[in-house]
Amino acid sequence: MTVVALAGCDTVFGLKQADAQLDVAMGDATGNAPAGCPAGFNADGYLFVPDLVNWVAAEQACVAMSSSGSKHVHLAVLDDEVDLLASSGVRPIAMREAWIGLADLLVEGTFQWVSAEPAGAPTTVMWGSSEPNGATQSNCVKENSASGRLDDDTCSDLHPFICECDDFAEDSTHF
Ligand SMILES: [Ca+2]
Ligand SMILES: [Ca+2]
Repeated sequence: MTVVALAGCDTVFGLKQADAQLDVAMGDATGNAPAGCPAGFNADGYLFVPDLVNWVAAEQACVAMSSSGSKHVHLAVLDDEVDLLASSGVRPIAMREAWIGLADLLVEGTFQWVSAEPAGAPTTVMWGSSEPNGATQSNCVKENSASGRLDDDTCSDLHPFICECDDFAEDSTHF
């Protein structure tokens, strides 16, 4: 079973407890997309896209998947640590870095989500150790390869990304 195999990988590479939890989430990442969402999204509404693109291109690629229905696609907007773990679950173990829908492009240090969802700022638990640490050089947020937690990075860097399909449209005034 996939979960067992991934847990074995974690043992081999000596990753931390947090990553073991991420692998449990990965095991739950199967299932049909929510009603109204494109095929390929998992039951939690997340989709991992392995293309290596900058942050803006990632958001544009997600939005381009939106259909004419009531559901919308954008980079992942994470309400809490449960969402962080669930979204991390769609990432292959070898590609843990992935852009999500969070940036402080408008006001340094004020991170805003890309959609109209009234999600609060990430908790300190959601940020990786010492993150965010990039000041004005790092205004876009990814899930970090080492910790699975949030990490501000250079927006022009190329990473895979995680799209989310939910009830909230992109709000371009947030970035
Ligand atoms: Ca910044
Ligand atoms: Ca950082």
